[in-house]
Amino acid sequence: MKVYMLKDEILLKLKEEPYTYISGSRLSKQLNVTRSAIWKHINELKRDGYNIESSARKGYMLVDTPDNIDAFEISYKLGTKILGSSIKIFNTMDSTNNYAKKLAVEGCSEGTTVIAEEQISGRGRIGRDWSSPSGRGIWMSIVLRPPIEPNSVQIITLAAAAAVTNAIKKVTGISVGIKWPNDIVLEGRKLCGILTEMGSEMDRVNYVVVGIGINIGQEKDDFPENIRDKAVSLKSYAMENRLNLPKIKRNDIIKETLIQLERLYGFLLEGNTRAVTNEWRSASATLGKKVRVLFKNSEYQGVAEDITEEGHLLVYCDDGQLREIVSGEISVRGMLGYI
Ligand code: BT5
Repeated sequence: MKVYMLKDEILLKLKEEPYTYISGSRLSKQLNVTRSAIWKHINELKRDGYNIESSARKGYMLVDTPDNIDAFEISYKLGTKILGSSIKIFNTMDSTNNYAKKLAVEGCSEGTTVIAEEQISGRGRIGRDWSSPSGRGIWMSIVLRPPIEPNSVQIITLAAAAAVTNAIKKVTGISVGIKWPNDIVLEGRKLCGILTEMGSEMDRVNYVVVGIGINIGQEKDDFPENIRDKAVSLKSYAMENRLNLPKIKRNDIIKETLIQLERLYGFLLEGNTRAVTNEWRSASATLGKKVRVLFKNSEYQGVAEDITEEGHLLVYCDDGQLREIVSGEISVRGMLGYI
């Protein structure tokens, strides 16, 4: 059973009845502490960024929760068994993937999730950088220990991409698409990238770290100049399209991503990869599109036909051949600068 601190217990009570005054004497009776202890912890919650209205006559009312990434906000009614089993939050870090890998090697529990407000050396694939400014996005890494062979790990990236897509839709109502294998795009620009790394032996995976970076609050000028035309955040998208979105809470997106990934990971544990590839297909912004593929030092053009159960991309190339692309880079026409 989870043991809460008094501050969290008070927050739980306020959350059960948001936008409603709860009297100090009721809280003190229910939690068996003095009214001045309640008052002291309410002030602490306010300092943490919670908007709580106080009235001498009526008591305390929770009006809004803060946007700083918060383990309590994420784990409140999370309901997962594996993902988020332990949540570690940092203000600043080199890369959450580096730290999650270290924890994985040291034997941390499956589902351990590392999140940072800022990454100093956020990483993309093959030595590329990932811009991760403070407070503007979700930079998180999840440790999994799937009972699969090393060459099947790609399916985890696909599951993560489908999970993020579902979570964004659920929390914000915005539909995003997946560019094979690991990019999530919004109107042709990159909103999220996924970096899956593993530690393995010949035929056994010891751990997989799924690193997820989602742009949330950057404005156009917050992106490094070289990616300004290729990157997008939920905020910059909403501003450009004059959407009146309710305030986006990163904690809500993190929590929903964990819930969605746990569900899809459950399919993988049952051996039902088809359920995962089907969800990926329905969120794909790649299938049916004209693509350019760099594969084994050759370049091909063609149409992305489908993905295999291992998550490989099938491309019907202009030379008449159907090629199975295991990993690597593709350009999709109309996306990230490919015209
Ligand atoms: C990726 O690589 O897309 C994987 C990104 C994974 C980031 C997460 S954050 C948490 C965890 N910890 C880490 O250190 N990493 C993971 P790739 O497909 O190689 O794309 C990298 C390219 O995307 C760069 O070369 C830039 O062109 C572009 N890029 C960099 N930062 C970006 C951003 N914030 N938004 C959109 N595009 C970006």
